[in-house]
Amino acid sequence: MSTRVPARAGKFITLEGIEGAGKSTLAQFMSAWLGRHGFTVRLTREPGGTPLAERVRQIVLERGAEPVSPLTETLLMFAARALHVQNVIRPALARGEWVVCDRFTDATRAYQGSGRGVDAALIDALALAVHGDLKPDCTLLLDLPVRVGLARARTRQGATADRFEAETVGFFEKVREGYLALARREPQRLRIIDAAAPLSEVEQRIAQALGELQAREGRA
Ligand code: T5A
Repeated sequence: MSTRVPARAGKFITLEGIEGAGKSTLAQFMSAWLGRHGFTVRLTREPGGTPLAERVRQIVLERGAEPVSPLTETLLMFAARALHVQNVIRPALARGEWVVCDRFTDATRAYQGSGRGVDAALIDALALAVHGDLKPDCTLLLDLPVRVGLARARTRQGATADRFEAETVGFFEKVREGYLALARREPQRLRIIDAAAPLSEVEQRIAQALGELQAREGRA
């Protein structure tokens, strides 16, 4: 009798959006919701999610004197992601856990691709090398006007903005448009959530999306 364990049994859910969209807040909400519904959840984030990847995060976010080119930024994001996929995401999925990840490769497509102008084909090639056929089962895109997101992020961050938070409104407009273009391209995977709505409403919509994903899983 075969005792083959499925290579991948859990679900991989990502949260995306510009600064201040509410990703960290809602990742906590999702983790609690899934826990209440009987799932084992691994809550994680990018860049970061492992001790070494968190060190790469510090490098890529800090505002130092030395210039960091868009290509270098892209490579650092994928270096952190390679550690994260190998050491956290794939093992958790193989154990049957639901992985809730605050940002993944869509962030590289939106920030480095649409925002900084890095070639989409290069990002695709790096994504293939780093995570192969691993893709989120569902991506919740928290969409809101840039100025609303930045105002929220500024209340939270206090005086110290990181290298991205110090960017212009024009940069974040390009990032937002990049995300919306990804959602148009893959409407089955990326679900747009109006993140300008009051938190309780956003939570309701997220619970609905999770419920649908769970029901789909039940039917599979
Ligand atoms: N990056 C990342 C790339 O460029 N490429 C990549 O490949 C990856 C992975 C770090 C940076 O790295 C870049 C993008 C980022 O610039 P991060 O840690 O995810 O990424 O950082 P931020 O997006 O900067 O995180 P923020 O904390 O700013 O945004 P969140 O997590 O979206 O927002 P959150 O939950 O902290 O909420 C902000 C405030 O708004 C309130 C919250 O209570 C909080 O005070 N809030 C609401 N208020 C009213 N109504 C609602 N609906 C609200 N939702 C939240």
